[in-house]
Amino acid sequence: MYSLYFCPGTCSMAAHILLEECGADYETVAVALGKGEQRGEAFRKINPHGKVPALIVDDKIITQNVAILPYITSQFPDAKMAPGNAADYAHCLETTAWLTSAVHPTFSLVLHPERPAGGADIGDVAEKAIEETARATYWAAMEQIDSRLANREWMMGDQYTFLDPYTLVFYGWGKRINMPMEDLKNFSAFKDRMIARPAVRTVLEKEESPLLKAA
Ligand SMILES: N[C@@H](CCC(=O)N[C@@H](CS)C(=O)NCC(=O)O)C(=O)O
Repeated sequence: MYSLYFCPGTCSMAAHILLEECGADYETVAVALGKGEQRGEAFRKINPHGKVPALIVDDKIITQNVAILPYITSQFPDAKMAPGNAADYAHCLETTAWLTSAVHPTFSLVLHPERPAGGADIGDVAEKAIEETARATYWAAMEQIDSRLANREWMMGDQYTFLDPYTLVFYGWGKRINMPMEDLKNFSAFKDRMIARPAVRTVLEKEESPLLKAA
C-alpha cells in the first residue's frame, strides 16, 4: 500500500496520476498548502523540506518527483511507464530533471516574486521585474514543450511514460497564471489526449482540476 501526500493541482498530481495508471493500491493524504500545513510539525516528520509530493511505502519515505516517478514506475514493470532503451530512459529523466530544476522554480517565481529577497522589501518595481522575467522564461519553456510535441503523441514519442503526467502539471500551471496555453496547438492536443485517458480523468476529477472545465 502506497500513501501519497499531495495537494490538488500541485506537482504531486503527476505521482497521483502515475499511481492510478499503474493500478497501484494507494491512498492519498491531503496537505493543505494554503493553510501552511506543510510547515507544521506533523508534516515536517514526513518531509523536512515541507513540500509535496511525499510517498510512503512500507517504512520508507520518498520525496522529489525526480525520485518518486521513476520509483513508482520501477514497481510496476508491466505498466511500461518508462522507455526500455537505456538512452531513451536517460532522456526521459533528463526532461524530468529540467522540469523540476528549471521550469518549476520559474513558475514559483511568477507566483512569489518577493521570495528571492528573503523577506526584505525590494519594492514593487523590482518584484514586477522578477515576475515579468519569470513569466517570459516560463512561456519560453511552454513553447519548447509545444515544439517537442509536434508530430509526437507523447513526450517520449510513441510511448506514454511517467514524464507525461508530470508535463501535464505544467500545462495546468500555465493556465493558472493566465498564459494563452490554447495558442500552443501541440501542447493543447497533448493535454486533450491526456484527459481522454481514464486514469488521468479519474485523478483530475478527484483533484477538481480546472483542466476539466476547459476541456
Ligand atoms: N522539487 C520538488 C518540488 C516540490 C514542491 O515545490 N512542491 C510544492 C507544490 S508544487 C510545495 O509543496 N510547496 C509548498 C511550499 O513551498 O510551501 C519536487 O519536484 O518534488
